[in-house]
Amino acid sequence: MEKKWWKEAVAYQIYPRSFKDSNSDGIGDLNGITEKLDYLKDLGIDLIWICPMYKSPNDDNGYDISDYQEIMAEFGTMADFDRLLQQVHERGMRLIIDLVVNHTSDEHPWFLESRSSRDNPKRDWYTWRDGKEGAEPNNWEGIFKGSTWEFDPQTEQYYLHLFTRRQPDLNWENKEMRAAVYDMMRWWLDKGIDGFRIDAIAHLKKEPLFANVPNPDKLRYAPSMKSHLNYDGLLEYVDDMSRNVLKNYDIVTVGEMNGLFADHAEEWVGEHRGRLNMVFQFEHVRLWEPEAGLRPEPAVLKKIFTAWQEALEGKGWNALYVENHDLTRITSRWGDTEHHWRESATCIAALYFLMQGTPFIYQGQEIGMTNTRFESLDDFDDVSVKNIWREMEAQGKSEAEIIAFLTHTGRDNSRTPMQWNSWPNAGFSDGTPWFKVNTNFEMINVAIQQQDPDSVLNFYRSLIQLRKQQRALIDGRYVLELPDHPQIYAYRRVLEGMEFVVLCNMSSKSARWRGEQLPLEWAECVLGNYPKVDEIYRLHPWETRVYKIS
Ligand code: TEU
Ligand code: CA
Repeated sequence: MEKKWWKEAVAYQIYPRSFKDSNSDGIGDLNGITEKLDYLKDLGIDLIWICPMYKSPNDDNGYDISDYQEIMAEFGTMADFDRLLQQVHERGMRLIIDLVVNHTSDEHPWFLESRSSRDNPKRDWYTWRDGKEGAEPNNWEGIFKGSTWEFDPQTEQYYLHLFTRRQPDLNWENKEMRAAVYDMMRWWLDKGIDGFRIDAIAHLKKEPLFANVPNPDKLRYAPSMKSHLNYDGLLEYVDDMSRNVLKNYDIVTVGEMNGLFADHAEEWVGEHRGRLNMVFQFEHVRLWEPEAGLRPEPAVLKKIFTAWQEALEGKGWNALYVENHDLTRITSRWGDTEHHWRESATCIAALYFLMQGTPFIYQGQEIGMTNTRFESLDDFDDVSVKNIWREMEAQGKSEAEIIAFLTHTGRDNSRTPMQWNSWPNAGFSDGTPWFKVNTNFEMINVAIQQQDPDSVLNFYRSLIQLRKQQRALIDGRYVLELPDHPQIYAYRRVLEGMEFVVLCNMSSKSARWRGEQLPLEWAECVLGNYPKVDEIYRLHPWETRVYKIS
């Protein structure tokens, strides 16, 4: 396996709108990120991924782009971006940006031209179809609910949008469109950015005939994932993008790849495939499914993570993550915020962070930020949440049921302002924050935790340092231990005689194992989230320990 800077790196994802407001308008911005670079450097971050900061009407908070080469007004100017990039590089860190090319905003000039007439040269840069018997061209349900088609009276045809109707899908069959995307990518790469996180790459390829999907329940629109999620032939687009752009730069790429499973992982990130360096797979987070809010059994996590670790061992590289801007907060989702908030936050941290791959930390995860409370519809911001609310209302669900469901699955949970300190608005803004700060900011914030050696923040700092100091935790092979234990997730990292064992009690009850299954008498505990090792073969609730075996 080749040595690469991004394999040794620890990455941090920033949602600019909620990270830091530098000009008191209540909205996070690029200068706010620049203000906090020393915080990230001090934490041990090497690689920063920022979510879309391009010009956008913000129908989907920046994932609907109307100008790929202009900065969103409320986030600042291109000069602010250039300074941010320069300041990142000055600190020896790197910056990747979000490449959102499954769709544009309906305000993008490309779409305005495409919709202007049926024979406009850019007509085929999007997907236009005639309706059928006065209805949409087919019965596909969109990812954000409703139809995937929007009727456009100007030319009396429908255009395709897998997400909101204000995010018309680009037609990746069209060569000129792809060329324009590649020009834009090169424009950013020539500015010196260090790579891309590629948004919704799983959906670029659609079933070519746009045929109706099976609809046994006679729904108005039927789930259509089979027709556009990791659809056969998708990799040809990835090869085209790589040939034309990616492989000509020394960069890192990570694709948001729902619908990919460990048995095909190597096709995507195998080192000699020359496609992407990493993917964010979705198996352990089950995004967008009702289970998204539930805690998976340790056995399920063991199965998923072990499959991915083994599939890529010696062949490719994992992106390790448990949070992002589309997910609820992990301590609320998998942990126990009521009785073991700190222990569960740090236990989950050790679990995912010390496997083989590049660990990504989402803003606020490093201090154990939790889900927030929603009292009414007005408390929600996210367009996908509002669509789900309308659909559940139409199904006759009560307001209380809807709020309860959205509270433990809604994306808004990860978009509350970053909690910097216990001053007003958690130090995020001197103005009125665009979105309500979580009411627990006085107990959970960076400032308090910087002073507390046992804080979640300082545990992450220790994890990051340990990983940087120990090659076995970077390149070592992953071996699952105690495979059948119902509470303990244990794994070994092995590299040329150096071995570490990571143990995580993923439950709110203490857990034992028999010494002969995993002997640790001669091992040295180098990191733990309890004050000391009380009993060698018993873990307290949510206790994690990292042992150095040799
Ligand atoms: O999310 C897209 C995404 O999650 C899909 O890959 C997934 O397959 C689908 O939602 C069903 O599970 C990205 C961004 O992360 C998200 O914030 C945006 O809203 C979305 O794309 C549209 O740009
Ligand atoms: Ca601002």
